[in-house]
Amino acid sequence: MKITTARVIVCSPGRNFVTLKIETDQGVYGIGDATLNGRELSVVTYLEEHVIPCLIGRDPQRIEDIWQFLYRGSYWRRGPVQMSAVSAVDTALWDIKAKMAGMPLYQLLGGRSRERVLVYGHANGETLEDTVEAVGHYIDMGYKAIRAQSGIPGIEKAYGIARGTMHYEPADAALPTETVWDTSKYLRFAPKLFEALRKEFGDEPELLHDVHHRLTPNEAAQLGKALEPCRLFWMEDPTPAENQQAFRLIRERTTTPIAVGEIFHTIWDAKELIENQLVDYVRTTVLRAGGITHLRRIADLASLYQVRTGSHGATDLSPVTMGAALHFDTWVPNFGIQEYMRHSDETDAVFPHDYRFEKGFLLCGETPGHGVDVDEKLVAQYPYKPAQLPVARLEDGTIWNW
Ligand code: EZ4
Ligand code: CO
Repeated sequence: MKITTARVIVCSPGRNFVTLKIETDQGVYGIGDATLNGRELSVVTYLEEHVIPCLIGRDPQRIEDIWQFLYRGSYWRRGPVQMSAVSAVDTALWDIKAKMAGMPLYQLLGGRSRERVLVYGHANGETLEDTVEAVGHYIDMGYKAIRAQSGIPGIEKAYGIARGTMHYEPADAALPTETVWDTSKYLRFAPKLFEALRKEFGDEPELLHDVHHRLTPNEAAQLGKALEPCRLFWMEDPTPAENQQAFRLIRERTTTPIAVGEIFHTIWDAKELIENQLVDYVRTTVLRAGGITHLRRIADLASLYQVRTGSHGATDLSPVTMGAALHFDTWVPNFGIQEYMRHSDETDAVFPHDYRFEKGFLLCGETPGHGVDVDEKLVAQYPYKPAQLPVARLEDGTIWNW
């Protein structure tokens, strides 16, 4: 069996997506997601100029060998551009293998470990009251777990707040939007939000929160402690994780569970966090952390330390990633939760898929492969639009972590 062609499909049905389609001499094709939010075209070039020429003529059944070839063979290992490209190739090859086997992908991985996949949705509002209302809306839709983000009094354009729709899209302009950050205002406000949510909705719903790398370890420990009575499911990215040891300080001072890893590319980014049990959930994804092949290694390492998975699932990860992730989640023994930010109707139409939402859970389908396709005719209606992620500055003008 041989790979005959591989093509990169760029489209913007409401937001940008980079999709890889690998075709074979057996008529079977596979689809992978290579979207790197705000840096899309760098991955397009990496794939078109450096990866696709290596794929033509190769046996698509040799997933492991192709992974090693692209990872070791580049010499310049890791990084978001390379790993998004490798992830897309890997996802497409698992799609092909599962289609050839006539099986949904989770069967190839080892079969079903659970009947359904717990997901969390994104509730947000400009004010505390709006956010409480938004969480109520998600509870009404059947969600068991909800991430809450709110505008903060005195801070313009806080992270995670939609402008007008349910679809929060941070990459909102051709050049980065400048936002302002104030840690002190945030630390005073955040506990009030979660106290209000517990008061309104009681103990039952799982509540999550994304700190989005904004705090120092000591500040993160303060927040974690203040939130302990509100019983969060997790506090995400409390501080940047380049220095994995930084989490020791947070861990020693609070029992609020911690989730990290949406920007990790390989097992090396998570190794110390996992081995020292400094996190409860690892948020690495199929897209970004080396596809199914490498994500499985991360999950296996995590399982030795009772760390569970909680894959990133924002809208900048296409339905292709969501489909593949749901097969992974259906199999992986140490599953925790899956993020599920709904795509727009335009996006859903461009990427026909067989997963479905039911009472707070997502269910992967039974179609052979990962169950997600790309409608190439429809794609032509949605040309690429340059859009970058925002940056954050402190009130005095200092650049901060967005
Ligand atoms: O900001 O995916 O948990 N979710 C997140 C996302 C990220 C975006 C960046 O592209 O942090 O909203
Ligand atoms: Co996040």
